[in-house]
Amino acid sequence: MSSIMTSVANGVGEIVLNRPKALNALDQAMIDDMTPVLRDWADDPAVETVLVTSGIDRAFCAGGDIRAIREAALAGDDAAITRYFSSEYKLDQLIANYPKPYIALIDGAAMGGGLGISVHGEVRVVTEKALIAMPETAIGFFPDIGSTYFLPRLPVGVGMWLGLTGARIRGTQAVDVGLATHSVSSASVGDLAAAIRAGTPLGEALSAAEPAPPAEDLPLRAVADYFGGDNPVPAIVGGLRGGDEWAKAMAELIDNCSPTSLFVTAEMIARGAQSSLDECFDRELHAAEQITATPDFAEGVRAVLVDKDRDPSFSPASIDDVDPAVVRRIVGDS
Ligand code: QUE
Repeated sequence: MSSIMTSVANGVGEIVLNRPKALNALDQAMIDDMTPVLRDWADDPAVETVLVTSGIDRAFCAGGDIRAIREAALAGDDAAITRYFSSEYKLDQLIANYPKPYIALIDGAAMGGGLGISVHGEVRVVTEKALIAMPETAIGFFPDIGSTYFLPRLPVGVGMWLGLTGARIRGTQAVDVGLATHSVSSASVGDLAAAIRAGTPLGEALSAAEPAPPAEDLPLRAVADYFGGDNPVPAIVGGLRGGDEWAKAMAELIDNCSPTSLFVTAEMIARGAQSSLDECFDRELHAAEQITATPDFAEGVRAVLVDKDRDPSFSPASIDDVDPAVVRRIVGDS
């Protein structure tokens, strides 16, 4: 086993994510290790419940192994890219269709691929330290891992808001929009995990935990007003620029993103609203293969994760110059 640890006791199969040098970002080996374990447990009478936790302090799982994908893209290794995303999405689908309760305890950052291995499960417990986001537009990618299915099913505008801006939400805010199912205090999450491991029924274990201190209310009216209108990207961005303080802050987040990624994201979320989860994963795989071959992806990952200057030069640099034919090619025709 690479960067995961597994155990079975008291009817509970536990997976501990443990890749501290990369905030548990899911690499190919973790995907390859998790998948057969979960497949086996699905039919194993000794496992009634699956528990997924983090073995490190600051993160549940920061995302995918985006650095390795960039290297593969620059080397022209298309097969490695297809293998990575198809195996990641199969893992997410396995979790979405899991025949037993699947419980994720999120006491830190859960972004991108980290949401893929938690949000599709039946129970997602967050603490006030949980930090949840789909930040892919900043790296020239798009929100994937089945998010083009679940984002358009959140309260009005929330999916488009999170997907376009990469905005982070925390703790109880994730419960408020339906990304998480329960919240407990970070101080009590260790006891909660211990109770679940001991075979305590989940409801009982959750009631015994201290509640998480509530985060401030999300501006759901503003989210609906600015992001909920089925508007094209330029109209959304125009509205934000001419809007209130909060809207201007959101426009600034969008200014750091790949313009092409913004158009791809809006189109993928709009189509996902009409599609099944399986259709969304198929569309995402096509788009992931296409978009990782574009210069914006290599450049975005360079700026955010490799050189960390956070100063990408995307091409085109303006949403006014995005080529609709490029967006169509990336999204595909499904
Ligand atoms: C968008 C992303 C990711 C990201 C930042 C983005 C992502 C990812 C990481 C990440 C963070 C810390 C690490 C690491 C990876 O950051 O997918 O190895 O130590 O994995 O803006 O999609």
